[in-house]
Amino acid sequence: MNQDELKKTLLKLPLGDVKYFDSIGSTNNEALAWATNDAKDLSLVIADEQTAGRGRLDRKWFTPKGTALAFSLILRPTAQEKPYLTRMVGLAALAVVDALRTRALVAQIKWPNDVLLNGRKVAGILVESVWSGEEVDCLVIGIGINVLKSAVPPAELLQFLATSLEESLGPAVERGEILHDILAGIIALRPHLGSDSFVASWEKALAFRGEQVQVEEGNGNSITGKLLGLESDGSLRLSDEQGNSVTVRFGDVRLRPHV
Ligand code: BT5
Repeated sequence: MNQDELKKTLLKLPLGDVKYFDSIGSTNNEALAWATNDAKDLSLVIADEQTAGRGRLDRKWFTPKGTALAFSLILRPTAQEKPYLTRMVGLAALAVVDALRTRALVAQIKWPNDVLLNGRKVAGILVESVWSGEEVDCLVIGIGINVLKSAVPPAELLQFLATSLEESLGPAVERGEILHDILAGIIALRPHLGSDSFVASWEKALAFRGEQVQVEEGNGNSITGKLLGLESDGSLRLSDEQGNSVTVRFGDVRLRPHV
């Protein structure tokens, strides 16, 4: 990724400061450290390679050099946004889905934090918070996207099948343009975070809606049921095998189709 080109592309957006790394451990770690100091709202950390990229619960996220997008956006939530912070992962996922839609790709959100293309994971999202006392002071939205085929890890390292943009779009994928569109999407969606129409759009983009799914919770529990949609806070609504309504909250949750 040409840094000068990238800077020119990003200049079109009202970002805070931007830090670019050829190689880094994890853009989220860098952004979290920056956020606890003086990072402005909408500051961005982007890297061409991550050597210690993280998923949830310190699972690994692979970002081989020159093959992917890996970035972390720092948000300083406003008072209006603070009641709705559990929706931020949906906002990031929707921005990815929207950016892919403008490239004629129909992506879906595998609740809570994956984006699927043709039923395979093309992007993962990791939202982390910096607290100040009882309040969230900053959010870091980390997004990793497999752009080239060579970004996709070997199947034995994966819990869920993966794909890349190249598999759908061919090799001429402009990473900087996609990054620009996702960031522009996040900025455009932010004022709508608290609205019902935002939750409706998020719900509409969910994978497996109306289908039987199995949700494994971190505590070893597993729930099988029909995926109905979302609660107002972004929790998942299922109807279990007895027809009871069940709510699954965020946490260490894995969702897959039930076969
Ligand atoms: C995620 O976690 O999917 C969140 C990934 C967030 C990555 C971004 S990159 C920029 C920023 N900096 C970071 O350090 N992280 C963020 P989770 O749902 O826990 O999924 C992790 C699982 O995805 C792993 O255990 C693997 O099975 C799988 N995986 C790892 N790398 C992958 C890749 N490149 N493509 C598809 N699946 C992958």
